[in-house]
Amino acid sequence: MSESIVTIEQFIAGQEREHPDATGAFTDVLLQVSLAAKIISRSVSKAGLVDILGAAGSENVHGEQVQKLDEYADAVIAQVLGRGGSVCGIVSEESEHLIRIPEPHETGPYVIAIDPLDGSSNIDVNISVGTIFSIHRKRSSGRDAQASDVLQRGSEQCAAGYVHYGSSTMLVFTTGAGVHGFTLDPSIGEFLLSHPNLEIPTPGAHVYSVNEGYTTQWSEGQQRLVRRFRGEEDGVEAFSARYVGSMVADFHRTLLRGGIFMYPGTLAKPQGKLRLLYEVAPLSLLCEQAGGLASDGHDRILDIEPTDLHQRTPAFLGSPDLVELVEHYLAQNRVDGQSA
Ligand code: FDP
Repeated sequence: MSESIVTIEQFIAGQEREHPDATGAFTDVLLQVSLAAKIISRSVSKAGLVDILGAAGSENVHGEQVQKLDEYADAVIAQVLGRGGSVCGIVSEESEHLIRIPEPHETGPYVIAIDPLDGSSNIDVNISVGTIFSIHRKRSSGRDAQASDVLQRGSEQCAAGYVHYGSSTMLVFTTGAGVHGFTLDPSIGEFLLSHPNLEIPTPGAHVYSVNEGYTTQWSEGQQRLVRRFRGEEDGVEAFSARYVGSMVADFHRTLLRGGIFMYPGTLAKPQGKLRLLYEVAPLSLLCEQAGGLASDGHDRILDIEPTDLHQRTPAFLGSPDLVELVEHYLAQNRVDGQSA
């Protein structure tokens, strides 16, 4: 047997040994995320069987109510993290308000912001989806988390990561000491270290990822940028376009291969669609930790001071040379008085 097999439990325990004053609560949060990921992964892999096992709102062959997968994933997170004793609050894409942990359950010093099933509109067509999470340390006093505990800048995250339910299931995370990827071996039910110290290729691959269906709603700067990527500027070679429409999948490819993922604002919706706290900020921390950059088109994502649990932001994540190119093109918008 190879000596290089490292499970996620072993890896996290090794990281904790480097912090002798650690209480273990942080390790517990990460291990609970990995447990929830395994449970969600099991259901995602059966998604195509939903008509056989029972559609949402109906009963399955066991006579149990079948939930939609995003609701199911949310319930798994609430169950595993909400009862695990390591967090004192959860912000979920699925819930308007901060979820506190009811007595008599124990709480811990962390708050988690999570998108339980990102890209869920792709589930029905068997395209990759993901889970994205962001962990902050509680700042307020008292037992329960306050919104201010989550409304922290992305640079204050203790850890961030995602689970990619693709042709295999991967959990990729950072605690601020590089980015590490683990692949689920379903035969033994363990995440095994498969991608240590991930670094985004620099200069970036000539690949851009954006929903071009919105072209006419973009600012002039954004339209010019994409024209450049399409090779419509003199002397510039065309890039390849790749857009899955599941942010985790598009980001995962960008992290491994390089290039740029973009979800710009539109003139009608300058903040775009993606949520800062549980989508863009965690992936931005991963991106920077892997040597990339993450921008809202003008400024660093991780410096944004959030004011709302579900606020949105334009997002440009990827290889540094390409994010800088974006900022160069979008700077013209400010000159023209366009905000997107
Ligand atoms: P979805 O609505 O399917 O959950 O944030 C949500 C998200 O997917 C991202 O995963 C994805 O990148 C984006 O929306 C796709 O949006 P468009 O269809 O507008 O391109």
